Amino acid sequence: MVQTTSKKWLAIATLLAGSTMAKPVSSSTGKSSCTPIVRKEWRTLSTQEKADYISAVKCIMTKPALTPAFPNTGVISRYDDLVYTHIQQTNSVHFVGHFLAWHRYFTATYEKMLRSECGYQGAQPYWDWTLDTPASNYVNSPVFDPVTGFGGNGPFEASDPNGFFEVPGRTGGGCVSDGPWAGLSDVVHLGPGPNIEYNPQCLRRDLSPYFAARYLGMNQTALTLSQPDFGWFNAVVDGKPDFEASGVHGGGHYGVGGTLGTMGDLFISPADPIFHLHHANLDRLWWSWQKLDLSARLVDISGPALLMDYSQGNSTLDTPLSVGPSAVDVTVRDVMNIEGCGAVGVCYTYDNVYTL
Ligand SMILES: *[C@@H]1O[C@H](CO)[C@@H](O)[C@H](O)[C@H]1NC(C)=O
Ligand SMILES: *[C@@H]1O[C@H](CO)[C@@H](O)[C@H](O)[C@H]1NC(C)=O
Ligand SMILES: [Cu+2]
Repeated sequence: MVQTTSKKWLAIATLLAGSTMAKPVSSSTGKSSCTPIVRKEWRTLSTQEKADYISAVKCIMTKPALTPAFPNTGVISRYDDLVYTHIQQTNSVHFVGHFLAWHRYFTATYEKMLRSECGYQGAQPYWDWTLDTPASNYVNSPVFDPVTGFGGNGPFEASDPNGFFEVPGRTGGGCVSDGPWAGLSDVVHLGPGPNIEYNPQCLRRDLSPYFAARYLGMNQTALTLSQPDFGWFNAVVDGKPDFEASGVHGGGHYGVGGTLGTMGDLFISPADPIFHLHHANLDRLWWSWQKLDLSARLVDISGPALLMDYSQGNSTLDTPLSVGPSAVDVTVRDVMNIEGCGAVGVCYTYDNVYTL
C-alpha cells in the first residue's frame, strides 16, 4: 500500500504518543479506506491541546443554529442543534439496540462540527473514568480541573423529597462554581426534560464519587468487555434503569449529573460538554469489545428496536440513524466500523483500547 504523507505523519504522531497505530481496516461494506484521526484521553493532551478543545466548544456555542427557530425557541446555537435532536429522540435512541450506534454518530458529528466550523485541529478527546476511581480520586479528575478542564461540582442543594429520583452519594446540584462555564446563567437553553422553549439556565453538576466508583471502575468495565455477544454487551453497558443495577453508561451520567445536574437529565444531558467525553469512552469500550473479534463484531447488532420493547423486533444493520440537520442520515451499518471512512459514516480511531 502506498504510504501517503499524511498517513506517515499520523503513524509518527501515534508512535510519539507511545502506542501502536491501528491500521485502517477495510469496512464491511467494502468502502475505501482513509486516515482516521486519533482520539486521546483528556489527561494525555497538552495544556495547549486542552485549551484548543475548550475554545472550540465555546465557539460552537456561538454559531447560529440550523434548526428552525419556531417553535423551538430554545435552539439558538449549533451546539443547541445537537441538544435539541437528542431531546427529540430521547425515547427512540436509549435502551434500544442502536443506542451505541446512534451515540457513536452523534459524538462523531460533534467532532466534525468542532473541526469544520470552529477550526479545531484535534480529535474528540475521551474520558477514561477508570483512571479516576476509587471514590477518593474522583473529584481530582483532570476532567474537572478548574483551569485546564471543564470545571467541577456545584454547591450542595437539597433535592425535592417528592422528586423523581435520588442518586446515592450525590454531593452538589447547584451551578458549577469553577471552570469555563462558572458564573454564567445562560449556558443551557433547553430543558429541563423535553422542554424546547428558551429557558436560560446555568450548567449544573451534582457529582457522586460513590456512584462513579461503583460503576466506572475497571471491574465494571472488564465485566462489560467480557460479554459474549452484542445483545449482552449492550445490556451490561446500560444495566437497568435502577441505581442498584446500573452500568457504565449510567455511571457517567449520574456520577457527574447526580439528581440535579445537567448530565443526570436524560433529555438535555448533551448540554454539559463532558457528555461527549463520556460517550467517547463508551464508544471506545464498544470498539475495544469489537476488536476482540473484529470480523464478527463489525456486523453484530441486536437489542430492542423500541425502548426496552421487542414488539418491533431487534435493531439491525439497516436501522436508520438521524442527528438532525448537522449530518446526513445514515444506518447502523455505516457506523459499525469507526475506521471505515466510507462516503458516509465515521472516520476516527483510538490511541489505545481496553483489553481483557
Ligand atoms: C466494583 O467495585 C466497586 C467499588 O468497590 C463496587 O461497589 C462494585 O460493586 C464493583 N462492581 C463489580 C461488577 O464487581
Ligand atoms: C432479537 O435478537 C436476539 C439475539 O440475536 C434473538 O435471540 C431474538 O429472537 C430476536 N428477537 C426478535 C423479536 O427478533
Ligand atoms: Cu443519549
